[in-house]
Parts: sequence; structure tokens; C-alpha cells
Amino acid sequence: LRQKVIAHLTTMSGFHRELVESLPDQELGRKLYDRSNTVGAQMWCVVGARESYTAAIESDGWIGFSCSLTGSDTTSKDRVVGALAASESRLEDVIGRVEWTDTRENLLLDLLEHETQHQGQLIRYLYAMGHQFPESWAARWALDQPE
Ligand code: NI
Repeated sequence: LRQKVIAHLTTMSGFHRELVESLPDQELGRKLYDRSNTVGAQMWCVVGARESYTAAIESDGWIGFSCSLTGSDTTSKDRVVGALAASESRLEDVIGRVEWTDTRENLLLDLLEHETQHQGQLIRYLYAMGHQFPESWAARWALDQPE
């Protein structure tokens, strides 16, 4: 099962980056409605969780949340794409070389759940904003593309 979780995470590791790459720059600052956060803030949480879970897996235990993106970075497409790409590589490196323990396997599952729940949220954002989904998203989640 662990190998399957790793395979699923590796397959979807570029999904969030592909989504940001597909959007016009100004869309990172957009909210779904007045009480929602922005697309960029969604990505801040994805990057921070990925970086923090990667560090936790490496340390064999949770060592706290931190994110390399600042609040103002979340409106910069280049910075968000860069942080997503760097966190993808770092995750792949760490999960490819650690000795697996129960703690590490639980962290791996937590990360998979976190990535997936943000994909669910972002699907709603894109429908509301009327943008096309990257092909990876449309295929994985059987999405109808907006007109
Ligand atoms: Ni989150």
C-alpha cells in the first residue's frame, strides 16, 4: 500500500503547479466569493503543508508548519510556481530515500489527503471563475470543461 500511496502522490505532485501555470497572473488574487480565500492562499497552504510534511517525514515526526512563501508571494505566479516545483522535487527526494516507519507512513497519508482536499476546493474555484482545467485534472477527476 505504501508504494501505491507514493505512486499516487508522485503522479499528482505536479497538479497544483499545472493549475497555476494555466491561469492568467491576476487570477491568483481572486476569491471564490467574499468570505473565501484567494487561489494564491490555497497554494500557500499546499506549499506549506508539502514542505512541512516533507520535513516531518524526513525527521520521523511532526516538527511544525512553515511555508517558504510569504503572504505577498501568493499573488506572484512565478514565485508560486517556483515554490510548487521546488516542493515537488524535495518531496520526491525525501520519500525516495527514508527508512519507512509507522509515523512516516501516517504523515505520507496525511499529505495525500491534504493535496486531494485542496484539489476538490480548487475545482470549485475554477468552475466559478470559468477557466479550463489542465488536462491532468480533467482526466483524473472526470471534469467537464467550462464552455
Ligand atoms: Ni490546506
